[in-house]
Amino acid sequence: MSLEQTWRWYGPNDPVSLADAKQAGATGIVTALHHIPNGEVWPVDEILKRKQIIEDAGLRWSVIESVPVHEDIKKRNGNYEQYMAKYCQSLLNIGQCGLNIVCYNFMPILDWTRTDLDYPMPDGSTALRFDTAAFAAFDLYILNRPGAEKNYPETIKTKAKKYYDSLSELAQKHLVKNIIAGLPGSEEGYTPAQFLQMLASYSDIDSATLKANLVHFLQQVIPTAETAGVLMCIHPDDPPYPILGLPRVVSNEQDILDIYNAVDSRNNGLTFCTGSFGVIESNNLPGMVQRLGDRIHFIHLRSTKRDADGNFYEADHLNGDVDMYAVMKALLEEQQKRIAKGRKDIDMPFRPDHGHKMLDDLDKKTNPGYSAIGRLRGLAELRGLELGIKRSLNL
Ligand code: DNO
Repeated sequence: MSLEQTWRWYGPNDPVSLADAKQAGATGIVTALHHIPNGEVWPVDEILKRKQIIEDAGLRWSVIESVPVHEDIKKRNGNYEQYMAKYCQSLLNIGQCGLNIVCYNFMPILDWTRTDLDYPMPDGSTALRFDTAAFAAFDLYILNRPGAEKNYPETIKTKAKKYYDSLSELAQKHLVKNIIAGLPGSEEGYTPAQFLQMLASYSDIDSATLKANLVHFLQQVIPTAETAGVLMCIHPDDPPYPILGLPRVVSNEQDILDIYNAVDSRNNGLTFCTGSFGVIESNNLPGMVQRLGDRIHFIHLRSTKRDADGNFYEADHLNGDVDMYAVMKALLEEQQKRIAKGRKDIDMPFRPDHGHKMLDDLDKKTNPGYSAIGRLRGLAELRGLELGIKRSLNL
């Protein structure tokens, strides 16, 4: 029994088609109704329409990534009660349509973020990268966020100033666009002025408050997920450390244990993302699978290469800092445990997360991180790794 091989697809406008996903060897699709505004209910007919398109291509809609959580819920103010009710209604509709895994995140304002979307690799392909000095330059000198200087050590501030002084006007615009115009899946894009306003709205929310708000969200939503037969799985923060003075509450093993313990239900689970967790050296990834595996409902596999300043780029799937062999082995062991227990959730869908732009990808406009060939390569390597481990374990 293999882990289910899935592929993220951004819907009918994605330049990488369902037919491409099929040729890459994926059997499951990971997607969302990106056209439904954040916070609004996902109507049954829209879900069924999308499901049909996927099934017509000979694939199955395995995971929803994501049903985004409205900012009012994260801040627990404004119309949060109304948004919570709408979120629950979406889960009921999703369950009614026969879908049962929902990924989401609890990152304030920005979903994932990078400073460089075309970082050249030695082999001529390009990767996504997060550069702390570039990010600090954006924060300190472009956004001019009040109080930002308190969030950076002197070494980074010096590097950031040097970096900022070297930027052309065009390069500056490019950096702003990369950071706040919204990467795919983030759903929202902002102008610098709107962005500053959004940041200010978090000024009285520290990590304890954000965590309490997450717990409150789970207490409201997980009972509905149970009724709907939906397994919720939170995605870790990316990058997994505080940025822009915003709190972070889903970055390491303790955070996940706190989340598990807050509502002790299998429907309250995790999207295990090696790319996000892997940026923190002290996160022991195979150990996390062993200890948290019971409630891992969805898996993102990619490997970052980090340095001491917190910079990282996305390396090939089997390179970088992640011990992908050990992670894959731990996942297969978790699957065996589930089979032995007679559990139904044995598919354990994973997707090759992100990929380099390479070969014909380089001339094609695709969603950053979601090229066809780079991901196909990642999936092929992961599939081979899985097969090798299974055969050596006689599985
Ligand atoms: C980036 C993705 C994220 C992820 C969300 C999950 O490529 O992993 O956008 O989908 O954070 O809610």
